[in-house]
Amino acid sequence: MNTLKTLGQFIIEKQADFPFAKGELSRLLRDIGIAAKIVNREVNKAGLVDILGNAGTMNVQGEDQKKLDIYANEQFIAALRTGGECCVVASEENDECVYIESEISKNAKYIVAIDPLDGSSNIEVNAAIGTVFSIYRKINSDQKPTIEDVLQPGNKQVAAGYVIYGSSTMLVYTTGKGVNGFTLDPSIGEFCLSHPNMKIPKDGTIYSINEGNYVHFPKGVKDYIKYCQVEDKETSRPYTSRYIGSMVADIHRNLIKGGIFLYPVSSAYPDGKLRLVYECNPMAFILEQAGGLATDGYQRILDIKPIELHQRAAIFLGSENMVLMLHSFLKEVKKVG
Ligand code: P6P
Repeated sequence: MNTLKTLGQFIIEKQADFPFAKGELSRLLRDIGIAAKIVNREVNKAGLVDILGNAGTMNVQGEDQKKLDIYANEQFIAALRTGGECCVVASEENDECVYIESEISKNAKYIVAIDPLDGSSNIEVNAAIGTVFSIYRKINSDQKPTIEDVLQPGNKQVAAGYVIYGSSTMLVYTTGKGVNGFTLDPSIGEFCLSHPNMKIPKDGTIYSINEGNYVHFPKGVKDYIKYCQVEDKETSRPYTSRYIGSMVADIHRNLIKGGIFLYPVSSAYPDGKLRLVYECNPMAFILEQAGGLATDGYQRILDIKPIELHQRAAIFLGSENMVLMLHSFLKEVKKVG
């Protein structure tokens, strides 16, 4: 019996979760899935065509833009523009929001915040990279969208997801009723349900942090890292250190196996490195929906009110008991700088 369930079939099936849904969110998720397949095609052959390497431009982060960064950004914005369900796109690759004011989008009520290709410094070394996205509803449905529609706290997200372009390509998303993972079957060009109802183990033995920055970390983070490294058979320590340097890949692994991902403040990044709106919030929503925790060391990531589009945040997220143990070391943490 064919038990294959495609992303499209699943989205329609789950539409019943939203009694007043008229299919707009379903169509929006479909549009993102289509763009992800197009980006996947280019990511998979980056080494073969002249799309690898730097585009010679810089993004708002002051980071060299890889050609794939720009390509991915264009594909997702194009898919959202033509899909007609999105009225604003906030992208890591664009200084300002992209307001979509076409005829087809005149009644669009969704906001999409996206990092089209996160971890792009890993492209030329063929390590896993990812796309991260957040979806919000426009605050005032009868008014034109403004930046305030984009700067909503993460607890207002209606959906969030990521695509990981790794040994296989997966799309993982939540609409607030659990987390489901879909693996791309290239032979039919469809994302197929492969990881239903994903839950992160309450405990884990993997910690993910760039220990090269150790000397710059707050004391509480240093103390937690030392805790992870002390031998204690009862608590399966020392833990395993795993760090790919690609947030989507590091967090996806921890979601599957259990673990904690940490990107604290440091002297190099006094507010943290990762972006609140289109990196921390979507990953925090997904991890909480999978039974994990996500904080900035003081509060839930999802409760932080963004002030500006590209603001950064410290982030600690993963297995509930590991995040709680970390917090027991953070009581005396002071913000760096
Ligand atoms: P570092 C990739 O550039 C990224 O934005 C995230 O994907 C990743 O978790 C982090 O930065 C890695 O930063 O300072 O450890 O190289």
